[in-house]
Amino acid sequence: MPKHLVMPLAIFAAIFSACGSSNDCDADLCGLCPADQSGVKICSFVANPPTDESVTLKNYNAATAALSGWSLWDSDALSNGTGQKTLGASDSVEGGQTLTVGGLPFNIGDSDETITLKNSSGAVAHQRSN
Ligand SMILES: [Ca+2]
Ligand SMILES: [Ca+2]
Repeated sequence: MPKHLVMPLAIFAAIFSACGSSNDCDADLCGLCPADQSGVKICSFVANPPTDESVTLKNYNAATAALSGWSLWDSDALSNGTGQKTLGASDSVEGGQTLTVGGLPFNIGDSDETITLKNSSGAVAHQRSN
């Protein structure tokens, strides 16, 4: 192999073997690539059993994040534009910590589901699928 191809291929392989499209890079880091480890992201979600459905958020920043007005959407809610879980004034997550949100108004599908986290401005902060 030409030498000038070795480094790009090695980097490519490292990125895709470590992070790819899967959610299981490193459970402690919520499976996110280092470049994505900032702000508040979806760490994981529980799709089954139905009674335990929840979404766990992780704050990668050092400062506490106030989550008032942030919202969680499943695929149906996102396409319908309604049916989301909106977080309130009491919802916040300390720097480096996680927050598990239950009592969801939607059902998390056991497969082919995408959970979307929007910030208080309504912009998509993160999405995660199973
Ligand atoms: Ca489910
Ligand atoms: Ca659903």
